[in-house]
Amino acid sequence: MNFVVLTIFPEMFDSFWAHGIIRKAIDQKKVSATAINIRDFTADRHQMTDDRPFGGGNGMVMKPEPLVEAIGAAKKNAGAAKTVLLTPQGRTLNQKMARELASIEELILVCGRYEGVDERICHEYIDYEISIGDYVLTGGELAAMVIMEAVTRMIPGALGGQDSAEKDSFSDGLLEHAHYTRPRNFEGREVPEVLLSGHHREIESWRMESSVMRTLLKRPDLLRNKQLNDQEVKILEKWLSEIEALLNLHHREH
Ligand code: 4GX
Repeated sequence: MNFVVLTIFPEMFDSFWAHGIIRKAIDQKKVSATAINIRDFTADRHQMTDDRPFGGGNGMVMKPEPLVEAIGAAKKNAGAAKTVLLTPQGRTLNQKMARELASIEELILVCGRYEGVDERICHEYIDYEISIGDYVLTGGELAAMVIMEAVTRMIPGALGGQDSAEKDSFSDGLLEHAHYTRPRNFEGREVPEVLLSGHHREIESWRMESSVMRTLLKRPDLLRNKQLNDQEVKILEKWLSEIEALLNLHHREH
């Protein structure tokens, strides 16, 4: 995967690329990452990347010419590259999109500032418009980092543990099970007994139950959109009958 970021703040990416799994993926040459300064593609004496909006109003708009020149420069090395504009108007990023983006050879991430980019670049020069969520950022740079992080994790071998990407939240449509480490008693709260038992099959089924029930309680929308398997149905039925038993008791006493 080659990431090329187009930005007026290329230095923002230095420390991001120098840490964690993205640093490792770059060191292992699974990923390359470069930032291109859009300002280097301006033609005027003041190197202006923005201009006043036609029709008037507050704020500035990114000029199309420097952006198009910068995209052209980014495509010099990889003609088959896909361009991504980070914008609140885009499709909201999810794990499936991250997995799909990971199969692309080169991604050119276009970071807008100000009120946005001139509309006319979207038609010819942008392949995907992506949002990282419904909130307002000041520029596309943090959104580009989020995309690079989520995509890099999906590149085979980029994570330490062979199967950790697969086991993580969302990969099977469920939230992660609860996690515990030492001490066994923390502020009066004990680690669930089964996790200390060494019974691997029991631990595995406890974790599956933890995943399903946490998803039901914290993110029921995820369960609704998921094709449940036999094991998941069994867990939900078990809890349903527990709840029914409680209600039967209650009704008999009142
Ligand atoms: N998920 N922003 C982009 C400027 C802008 C506006 C329109 C292009 C078109 C955001 C988000 C986000 C704020 C980044 C506006 N550029 N990006 N910026 N949420 O809020 O991706």
